[in-house]
Amino acid sequence: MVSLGEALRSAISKFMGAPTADRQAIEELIRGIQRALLLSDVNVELVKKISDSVKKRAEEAKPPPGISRKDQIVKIVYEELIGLLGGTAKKFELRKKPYVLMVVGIQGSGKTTTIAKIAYYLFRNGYRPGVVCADTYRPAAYEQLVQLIGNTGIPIYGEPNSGDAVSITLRGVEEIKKKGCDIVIIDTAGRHRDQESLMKEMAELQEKIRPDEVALVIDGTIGQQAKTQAEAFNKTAKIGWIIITKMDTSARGGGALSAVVATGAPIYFIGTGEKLGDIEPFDPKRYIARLLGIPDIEGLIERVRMAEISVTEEEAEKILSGKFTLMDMVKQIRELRKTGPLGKLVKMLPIPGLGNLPDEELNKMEEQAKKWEAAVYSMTPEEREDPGIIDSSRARRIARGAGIAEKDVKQLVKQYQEARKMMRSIKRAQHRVPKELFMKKR
Ligand SMILES: Nc1nc2c(ncn2[C@@H]2O[C@H](COP(=O)(O)OP(=O)(O)OP(=O)(O)O)[C@@H](O)[C@H]2O)c(=O)[nH]1
Ligand SMILES: [Mg+2]
Repeated sequence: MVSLGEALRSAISKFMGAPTADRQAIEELIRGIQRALLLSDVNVELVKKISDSVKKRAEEAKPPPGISRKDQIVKIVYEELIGLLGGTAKKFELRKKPYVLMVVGIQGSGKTTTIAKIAYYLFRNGYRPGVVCADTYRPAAYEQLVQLIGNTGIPIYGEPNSGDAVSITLRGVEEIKKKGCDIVIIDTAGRHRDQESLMKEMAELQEKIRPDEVALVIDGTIGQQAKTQAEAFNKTAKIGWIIITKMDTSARGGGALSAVVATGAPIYFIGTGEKLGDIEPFDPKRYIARLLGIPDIEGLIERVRMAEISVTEEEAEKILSGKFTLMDMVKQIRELRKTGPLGKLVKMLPIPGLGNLPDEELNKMEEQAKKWEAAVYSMTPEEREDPGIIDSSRARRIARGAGIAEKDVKQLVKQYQEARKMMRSIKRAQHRVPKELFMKKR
């Protein structure tokens, strides 16, 4: 069976390989995404909502110069999928103290390892966690916990020779609370004769222990089985949140999406290795990027975003024809600054040498841009239109009005004139070479 990730990736790569991003290609892409999501048992209504939204946005999209329509549409798909996972990363917080968390999941999903990691993670973040071993099935389950977190000083409760999970847990939770812990994490069994008996034990634990929350551990490598597992556990004990493990392997964790959809619970953490520190807060953006097999999706998004805000087609034409005014230049600078430090943008520009500019230099550029903006605002309309008329006395007046030095005003004028000269020479070069070379591939 094809996995969600595979299905999504194939829909996208087919779209990227289509001759043009026309209506037909877009429709095919949407059908591919629908199939992929339905295959992962994402609810039909939800699938319709996402595909309608992709369709509408794709039809309305007007790619800015320098960006292909395809890239822009992939960005739209990516954003819609992130929305399905709740958009932004959710942060784990203790809603009350002490807080009792029961962790469930099938055999080998990574419960014990994950519990050790979460306990250690919370410990390092100023909490006082303690762990109760309620696994009476796995041989040496208690020893495994001791081995994982024993030397951190985090208290662990276990009765290696007892067989009754409920009574061990009841005693354990009390003992751990008595030690002053503010979070008690219960490690449950995953091995049982069969799923039915496992679920029976989980239901009993849930009923007798009444944990504040139940977290479900899902192995990131299992693909679509995630949905059935998540549903079965969710029926037994309402799942509050999810942890996906083994994300360090080649697994793309496509099942996670189905688990989220099946339970309505968010993912808080992902496991990225076997060691105590190998845990990360879940980030929907990185997860979808991995699922889609576009590791550099952030680069793509950034490119589209930058292009979207920096210049419109009309402005680009104006710049290239050398008709752009001082005001246009400053407007550009201001637009760029809006997207964060100017330096970040400069680092992305394909200009040799600029990428390696030290931060100090970049900060200087940012300062410079602020000064220039102030200067333009204290110019008269005719000065803005024709900065050539700015002589020393005008420059002094402008500088005073903007609260900057006279040399800054002069530098701005010089910079503008150079930029204009450069634009004109680009324009002249354009006339000498076949026009097609300058046309962007769409
Ligand atoms: N690579 C990798 N391995 C992991 C990760 N999490 C757990 N494992 C490994 O998966 C195996 C099973 O982990 P456990 O923590 O024992 O799983 P469990 O769910 O407690 O298993 P039972 O107690 O038998 O139900 C171990 O070998 C772990 O080291 C992870 O994020 N990455
Ligand atoms: Mg275990």
